[in-house]
Amino acid sequence: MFRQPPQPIRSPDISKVVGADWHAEWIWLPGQWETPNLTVYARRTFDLPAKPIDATLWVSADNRYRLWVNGVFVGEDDDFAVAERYDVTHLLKPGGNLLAVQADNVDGPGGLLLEMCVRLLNGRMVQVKTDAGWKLSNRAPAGWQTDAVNDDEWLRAESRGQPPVLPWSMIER
Ligand SMILES: [Ca+2]
Repeated sequence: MFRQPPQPIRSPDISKVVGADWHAEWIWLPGQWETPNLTVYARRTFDLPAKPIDATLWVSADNRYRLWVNGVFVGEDDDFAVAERYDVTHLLKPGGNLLAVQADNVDGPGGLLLEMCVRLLNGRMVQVKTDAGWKLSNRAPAGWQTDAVNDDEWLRAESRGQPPVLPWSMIER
């Protein structure tokens, strides 16, 4: 009896592999790009005007990140050259939402890169990405990953622009 041949493997999308199609920007705590052993807490609140039916998020950090969506831990990684992809559809809701990322720089430059595409029930697409609209701090109280904590006093992120940009160059996803 012959075994079934394996399913063909789809060719990778080269535009994604070379990392040239990011809309997100590398961000960090202002003036602290080269500070070693620094932990940065990053938050972004946003509204969804309708029920999300599909949400894909890519994230990478130099040197490592831990990600929460609406207070729920999603994942972590420490290879900045390759972004991870998460399906976060079930964690989002109509109305206010919160992304929270702890990013740790060990040595050399520090940076955080995140991009999320949300498709809503009404057909609209919403993109949430790292840019100067994020709020950052080098210290955070317990519960900072939730909307119980106020980030009014946190600093606006400093941006180094979209990949590919030095010193990180291409970021695969
Ligand atoms: Ca680093």
